Amino acid sequence: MSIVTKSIVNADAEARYLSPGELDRIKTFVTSGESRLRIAQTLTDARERIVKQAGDQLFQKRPDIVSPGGNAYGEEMTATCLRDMDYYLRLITYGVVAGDVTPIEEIGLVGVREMYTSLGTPINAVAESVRAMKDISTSMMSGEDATEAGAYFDYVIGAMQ
Ligand SMILES: CCC1=C(C)/C(=C/C2=NC(=C\c3[nH]c(/C=C4\NC(=O)[C@H](C)[C@H]4CC)c(C)c3CCC(=O)O)/C(CCC(=O)O)=C2C)NC1=O
Repeated sequence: MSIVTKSIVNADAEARYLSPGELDRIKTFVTSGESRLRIAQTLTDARERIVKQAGDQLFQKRPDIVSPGGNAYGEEMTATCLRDMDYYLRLITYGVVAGDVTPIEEIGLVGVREMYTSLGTPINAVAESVRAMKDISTSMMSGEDATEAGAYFDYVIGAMQ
């Protein structure tokens, strides 16, 4: 839910006008809108390159995961691994557009540790892949946009520590 919807639901539950604090937060959301949309557009346009390059970096750093016995060993499993990376990049664009990490959390992070444990997927390597996507993505942006975008990647990485 965006900050606008959330504030309205909260205010209406108490049958009151939006508070100065809520209006302030909505103002921040609106004024950062252009930058957030630009970031989402950049990530969306470059998604294939970001995932491919970050995957290459990950497999170079962690050859064990694509070696026999590794969780992403074999063409199909490697493709599934890259698919998961694409999932997280997509969820990050949702968060950026909403100006809120809730969609990332609800769709991709609730129960993630248990999920990857049961799949035998090293979650620290998934975090590493998100870090690689962050570096590649932010290198394509201006300083301010990179800082804004970086926070969403960091949120995902933090949830996987
Ligand atoms: C949008 C929310 C969402 C997420 C996040 C998601 C993740 C997800 N990743 C899965 C598998 C997997 N995920 C990986 C990923 C990796 N293995 C590694 O060693 C690397 C570190 C890493 C890539 C960076 C692999 C290899 C599998 C297949 C594991 C298997 O089938 O044994 C599965 C099991 C079912 C399937 O194969 O599709 C799920 C549900 N699904 C979702 O709907």
